Amino acid sequence: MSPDPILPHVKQPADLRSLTQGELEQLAGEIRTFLVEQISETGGHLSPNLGIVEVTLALHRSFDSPRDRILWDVGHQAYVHKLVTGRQDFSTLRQFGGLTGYPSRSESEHDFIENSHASTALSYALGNALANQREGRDAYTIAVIGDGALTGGMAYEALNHIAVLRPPRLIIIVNDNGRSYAPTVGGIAALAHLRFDPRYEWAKKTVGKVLRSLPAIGEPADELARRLKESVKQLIEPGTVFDAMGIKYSGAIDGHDLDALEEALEHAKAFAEEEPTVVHVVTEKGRGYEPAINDEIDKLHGVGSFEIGTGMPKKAELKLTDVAGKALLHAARERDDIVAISAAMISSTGLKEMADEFPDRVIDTGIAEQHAVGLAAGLAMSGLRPVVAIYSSFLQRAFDQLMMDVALHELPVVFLIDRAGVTGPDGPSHHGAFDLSYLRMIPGMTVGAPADAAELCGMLQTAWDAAGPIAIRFPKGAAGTLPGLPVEPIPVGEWEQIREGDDAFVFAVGRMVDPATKAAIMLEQQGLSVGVVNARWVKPMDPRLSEWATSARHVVTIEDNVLSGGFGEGVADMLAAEGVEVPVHTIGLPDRFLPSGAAGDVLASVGMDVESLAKRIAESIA
Ligand SMILES: Cc1ncc(C[n+]2csc(CCOP(=O)(O)OP(=O)(O)O)c2C)c(N)n1
Repeated sequence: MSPDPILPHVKQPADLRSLTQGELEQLAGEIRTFLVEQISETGGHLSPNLGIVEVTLALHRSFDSPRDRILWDVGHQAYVHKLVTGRQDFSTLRQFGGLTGYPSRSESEHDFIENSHASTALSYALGNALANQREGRDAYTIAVIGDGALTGGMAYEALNHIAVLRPPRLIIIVNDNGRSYAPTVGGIAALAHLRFDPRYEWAKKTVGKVLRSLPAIGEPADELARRLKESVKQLIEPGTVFDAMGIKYSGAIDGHDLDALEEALEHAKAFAEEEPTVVHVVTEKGRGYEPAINDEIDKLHGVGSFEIGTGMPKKAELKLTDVAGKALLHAARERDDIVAISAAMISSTGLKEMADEFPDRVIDTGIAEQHAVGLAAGLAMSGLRPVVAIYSSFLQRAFDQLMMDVALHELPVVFLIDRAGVTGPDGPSHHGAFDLSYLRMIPGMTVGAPADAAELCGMLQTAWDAAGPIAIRFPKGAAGTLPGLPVEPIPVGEWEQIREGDDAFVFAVGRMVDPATKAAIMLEQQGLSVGVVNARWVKPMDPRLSEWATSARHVVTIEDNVLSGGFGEGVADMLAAEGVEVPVHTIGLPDRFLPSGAAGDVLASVGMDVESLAKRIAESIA
């Protein structure tokens, strides 16, 4: 007979403290089963959460949340934290109005950071610990950061500062599973593997014995022996980046051994009374679920709904990301100056096939978007044609590099920007709601927003011969069928008229072209004549804009970008500059952060589904 389940009885962290080791192990198993079952239905972050079960339980037993603050870097690994802080209904995970996929302050007093862009938690933690110190509060601040997130520059800026300010009761948990999505790039990645290598254990023991047997005679000899010991120790036990910075380091701890974890956390608490302390835990991404462990690409890091037996997606379809990757690969076969760069997201930005065929021409920088763009500038300056494949919201990180390193130098870097506009279940921090604004303002930047897969390939074809920087932004979504490659280039600045009309002319961008056209067809049935133009280049704009505009009584712009600084403002400015007097009505995303949810639901909630668009266009005309 299987024992009574424990998970339903865990209503708050305190409930964990009365459990025995055996019960905790049972609970860890129940949590893993729960995660696999729930995420197989809703999709979500699977393997990071399977890997952090014991660490989360140990943290909530050792610390007193929310008095002590646990800050999750990225926050994608906080599902277990949600489960033990009173949130066990995962049926609406990441849906509109449902449980969010990251920590959320409106959901729980145990949640603090909801940003979900990597490498930030150490800065928040330092701020929090300094404030505690200043206010005389003796609470702990615990930042949990993955080895992947530790490849981001902001984490080092914070560490550098922590080493100087050294507030008490600041604890950093490095959750080291050796992977971002793919194996983690860079020096940090070597840390755990060295320490867990049996040869290292052997060397440590043997050399330790030899060192202990060294004689200590007289002072100079003593000093010599000490230095000798140190340098031999350095050889087999190189200092960590934390040691080097003077931050107390302990580890590596087996992150699935509850006893060891709790002991390490108790020690860390004691150390942290004096100085910031790092606890390095080694975990297995996807722990307990074979299909995740066996997945070589990304261990099923983030998934849609899937079959539990195999881990395979329930719905497999060609996505715009795949099309971008295939068009890029096609071009890479034709031209050997093309190189691709990804900030730790090779597979999810469609670069996997190119990386398999041309491993030397696909560069993973780690979660380092600023560096990725700077690197592209260097490559372009030296005659290559780099493509930075990146999500819209993560490119925000590299705004200064876009502006200063690429655009100021007029370098022909191609930005292949995925997840533009309303992105969906990942919520406020992942919507690509700002790219048209932040790209359009950059001098010399060409900005394309293809309406479908064929246009995406056509624009990419244009990009290979662009004289300066060019950005092509497209949404997350299905692509239909793969266009025959190569697709004819689309001349920069040339829009496409889709429908005639004289009551209003609608200028729509990217994924909004289709609903705009459908809305115009609906309005035709109501006796309104509405023209539609696919404004596929947001910068530069088509010089025919004023012609179209004067032929209609109203101009309506539709974009899946915030109105502020967006395409609609550009249209209004250009018409004003050319002295065209026609009312311009701009439709776009509102001036607020949008929630999680399927893209269609989120767009409908801001009046941008077909019916609402038809209504809004009709109101503009009225
Ligand atoms: C600035 C930024 N770039 C990219 C991402 C996408 N992303 C989310 S989680 C992740 C990997 C994180 O690896 P790690 O911190 O080691 O956590 P793990 O998933 O391995 O537990 C990446 C690249 C992000 N959230 N933020």
